[in-house]
Amino acid sequence: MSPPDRTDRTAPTGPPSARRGPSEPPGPGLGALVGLLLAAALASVLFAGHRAWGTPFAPFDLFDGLARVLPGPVVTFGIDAITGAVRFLDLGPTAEAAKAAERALALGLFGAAAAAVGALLFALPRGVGRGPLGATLVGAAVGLGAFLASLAVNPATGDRPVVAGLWLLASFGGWGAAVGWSRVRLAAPTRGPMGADAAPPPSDGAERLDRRRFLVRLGGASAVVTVAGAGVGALVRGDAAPPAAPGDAPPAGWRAGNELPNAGADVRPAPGTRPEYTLPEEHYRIDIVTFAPTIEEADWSLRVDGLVERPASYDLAALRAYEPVHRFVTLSCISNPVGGDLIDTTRWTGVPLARILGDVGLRPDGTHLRISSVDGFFEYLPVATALADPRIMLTYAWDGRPLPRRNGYPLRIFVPDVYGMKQPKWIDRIEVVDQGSAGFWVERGWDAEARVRATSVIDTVATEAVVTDESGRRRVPVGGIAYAGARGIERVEVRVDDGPWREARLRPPLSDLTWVVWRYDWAFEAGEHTLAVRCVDGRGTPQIEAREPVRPAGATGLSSENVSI
Ligand SMILES: Nc1nc2c(c(=O)[nH]1)N[C@H]1C(S)=C(S)[C@@H](COP(=O)(O)O)O[C@H]1N2
Ligand SMILES: [Mo]
Repeated sequence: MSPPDRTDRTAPTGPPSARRGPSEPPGPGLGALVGLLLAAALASVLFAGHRAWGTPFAPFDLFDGLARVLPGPVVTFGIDAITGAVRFLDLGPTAEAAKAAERALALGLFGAAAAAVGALLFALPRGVGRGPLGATLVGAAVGLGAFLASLAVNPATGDRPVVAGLWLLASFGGWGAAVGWSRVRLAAPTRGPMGADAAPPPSDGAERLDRRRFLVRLGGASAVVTVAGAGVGALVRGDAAPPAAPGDAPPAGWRAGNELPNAGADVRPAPGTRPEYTLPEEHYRIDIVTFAPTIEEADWSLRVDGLVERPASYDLAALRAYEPVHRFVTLSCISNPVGGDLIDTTRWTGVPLARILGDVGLRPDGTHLRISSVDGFFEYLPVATALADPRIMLTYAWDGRPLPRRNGYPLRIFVPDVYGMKQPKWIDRIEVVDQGSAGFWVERGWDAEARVRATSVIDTVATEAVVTDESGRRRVPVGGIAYAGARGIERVEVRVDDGPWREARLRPPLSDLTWVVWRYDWAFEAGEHTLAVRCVDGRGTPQIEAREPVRPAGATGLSSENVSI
């Protein structure tokens, strides 16, 4: 039983001017505070549940659901604001910091929403959801909303809807009950809820003190639960755990630590050039989910159906049974600004998509593939492209190991020459259809082709690593990368101040699908200088020098660097 609301029974008996304190009900401001304090405990309990049993972490699922339903421009504005702030404040690798900022934003919004509901519960007129029972029901209703949002964006919720649903109803209901009970307690004139009758009516000041004491205790209790929940969450296995290594033979011979294929090349990267090969752990990450989906190999299969002769399901072992192909690949996000870090190069392993399509037998009316993922992401690919380009591969390994969870475990696709937005991770279905359409980001205003634009970047002007050439001239190594999708790079040129463009030396790339590391040993003059770089792709097309923003089709413009020597 919950304590009764005593407001009326302790109504003032003396002259109104003398004693109005105790009957002054706790207002919406207090409700917001209580809602917020208790939301911290709720979030923490949800977090512990998520880590221990995989139940939904509602603050993130609600946030992801919101991002899915808001109009494209709003979402894009939000992403731009976050990545802009990350770069402006120089918070480190863009992808990592932006994900952290996104999570902070999700938690902040959760707290704000809880404060709003708390305020509402305190402001409701008597009898309508103000007592503990009503508040519990309101909390449970919010939990139902969280459940529906989670169903839409989180595949784990769909796998176990009853557990997830009951858990959210109970935990949000519990939050509501605690808010309702706090309201009763704050309305009561004295401390012990059962001792109120005996106690003399307190003065205004005493009541304020009592309220403050209660709020401090509530905050303390909430903090204890919060810390406990976070502790439990941290102790148990979470989505950061790497996927199990494949049971059968590892997919690849080569992996990091071995010599790169261009190890013997004459052109060495200038000191300070980014690593030519990216470890999977260091690969950038961009996606629409706040927590990467946790997929277990045993629960997963790829369905290939639609306009095919023999619809089929493939588990990982079935895909690994095909003769694997391996390629060094550079992947870039369309949101990567000129000189940005949302671009990386690692070794991809998988099975050519055309092999799978051959096995299921395409029907003549099938013109497009709808490739979709457990997180609700999807893209279309013309059948003709998939059949014509054997480089297009269903990828299950990076650097000879299963894909990291955040980078698409167990399966993602590689499509040459286009930005990452055209290449779904966490794929679970390929449907052959008779019509193409806009993919997830295309629907939200990004370029339909999303073909990689040629770009070149100065990573380093190594003034600390001056070299002396054969003729005794001292030179500063300048270097970086250039990338033009699958077109390759034919030439890179460097300009100092208003001087002529001079050709840089190119290191042979890891493959025809990766960036090229370039180097220019600059016979410098002391003073202040501005260096710029530009490139020409493998088809003889120069990069676009005019500045364009990342949206809608990828950034263009020159990368430049100011130095003083
Ligand atoms: N399922 C799914 N696949 C996805 C995305 C996503 O949000 N969901 N984001 C795409 C985008 S925009 C990019 S840039 C690449 C990034 O891949 P990475 O995170 O492994 O670097 O994944 C692509 N594939
Ligand atoms: Mo992207």
